[in-house]
Amino acid sequence: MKKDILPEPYQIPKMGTSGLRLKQEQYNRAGFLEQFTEGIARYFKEITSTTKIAENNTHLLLGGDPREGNSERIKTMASILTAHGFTVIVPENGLASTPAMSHAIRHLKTIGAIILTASHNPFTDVGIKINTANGAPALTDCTERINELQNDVQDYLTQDYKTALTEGLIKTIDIISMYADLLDKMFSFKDMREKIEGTPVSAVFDSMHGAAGPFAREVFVNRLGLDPLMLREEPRTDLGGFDDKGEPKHPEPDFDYVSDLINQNSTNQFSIAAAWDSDVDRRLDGGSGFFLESADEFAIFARYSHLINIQSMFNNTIYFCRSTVTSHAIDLMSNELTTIFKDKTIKTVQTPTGFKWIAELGNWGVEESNGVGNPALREKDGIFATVFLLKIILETGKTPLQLMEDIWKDHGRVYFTRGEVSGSDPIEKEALINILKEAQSQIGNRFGTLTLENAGSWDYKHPETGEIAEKNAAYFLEFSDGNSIKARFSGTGSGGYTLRVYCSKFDKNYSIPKTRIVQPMKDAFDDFLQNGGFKGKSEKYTDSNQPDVYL
Ligand code: VG1
Ligand code: CO
Repeated sequence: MKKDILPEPYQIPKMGTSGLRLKQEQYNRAGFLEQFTEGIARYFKEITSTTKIAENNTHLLLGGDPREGNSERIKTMASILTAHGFTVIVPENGLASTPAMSHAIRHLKTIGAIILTASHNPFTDVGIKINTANGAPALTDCTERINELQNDVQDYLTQDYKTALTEGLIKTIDIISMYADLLDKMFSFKDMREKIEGTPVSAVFDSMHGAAGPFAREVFVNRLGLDPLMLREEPRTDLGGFDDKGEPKHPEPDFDYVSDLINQNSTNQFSIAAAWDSDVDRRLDGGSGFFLESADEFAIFARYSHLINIQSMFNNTIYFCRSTVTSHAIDLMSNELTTIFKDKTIKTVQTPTGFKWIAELGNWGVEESNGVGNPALREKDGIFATVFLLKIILETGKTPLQLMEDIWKDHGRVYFTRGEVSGSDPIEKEALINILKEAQSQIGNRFGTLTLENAGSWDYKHPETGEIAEKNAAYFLEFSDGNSIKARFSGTGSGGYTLRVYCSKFDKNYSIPKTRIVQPMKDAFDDFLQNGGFKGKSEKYTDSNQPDVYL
């Protein structure tokens, strides 16, 4: 063991929506990762020195997606963590999904996990997420303390990686089996396998060259006996490399990035179709020519909750959560949920963006960005969602669209889309903030074909403590006829700014072409920006490449 001095300590930025994401060059600067890790080691030492946080009070998990440099990063970090006296548990080949790590924390009773992933960001970005002993992504008090400690680091402890290995301070686990076992408990794979053998199911899955491939193979092929068409199965350090324009590909299960999957699904030959992001905590699910919007699929999941063995995991109060910018499809189902969970109290809760807020409450929740929670762990979980959809398809014999129409017929439909305004000029960003902050002064004015009726910003009030846990988590603009827009700045980028814009509108009639509903909102928002003197425009809407079933 030795103490190394940092020649020039860095100012390490605070973590964003989910971990710290920076350009590769920034993470790769000499001493940066060492300083970053030393701060994490000091944090975990601080919280465990006087209190037993977990049964294995010195065990930490370390692993992540396959992106370039992560296997070396694991070695550097393990050398520092073991020098501090931690036992480091690394999944085979360092490859882990975020939900599998969340499960492993609870299963192995460790004090937390360090997950090396920049998730949906391209391989040219590096990211590190921290999850705590309850399995959930670290909340702000933890990430802020880590940041303080990191910025205090002048020197760090480290030791030879091989020595740490031979001394048994670094252990390897089969996280894929561990995770598949959990899903088996929840869904009873034996029953599902029998059903699959009875009625052959065709499937197409896109692993986007992230961590998903080996997890999907274990679950769907080895355990469930499916014979799916597997797209981009192999984990790659470049997560699929570059697109036609020379831009690194985004391992994000969004319509813009999964053209092969869209084409395959549109042949109508697959009962189920899915894609997952590089750390497998998000999914895009569908099948039989149709794709499901995230909150809509969550409504289906809520209706069929009884098909999974999770009742015992719930407390007396069940929170059905969604981030406030997510479609309120689940809120429409309150009465139905009360009949499904007769002996429980049901609460629908809105949270800020970032799954940490949902995970903290017990984790039955959804985000519009294709993340849905798994109540057996404390994260969003892509493969869980796809297995659940498969189970529902097998049990009901219905297609995803039929399942969706059943819900829409009963409760109406929330038409939803997410877009963005992005740029690199900080002055422009300031201008945007001011326009949004001052939106109230525009009430009564007409933008495009809509009138602004209300505006402001939304604070998160914790449902248990009643405290304001996060101020200004999103701006809102309410227009005439129930047209609603929310906006907030993304906290996962590695440069420039991205204002995310969320449009939603409820209608009892579910078969209106989506464009007809959302276009007036997109236009009104652009008009609102221009009126405030902003030159840019909202674009990249999630529905732009989405085949609409009701054309
Ligand atoms: C985005 C999504 C958010 C998600 C976060 C992390 O954050 O909008 O819903 O929780 O990514 O997801 P932002 O701040 O860029 O809007 V993961 O799977 O990519 O870590
Ligand atoms: Co992710």
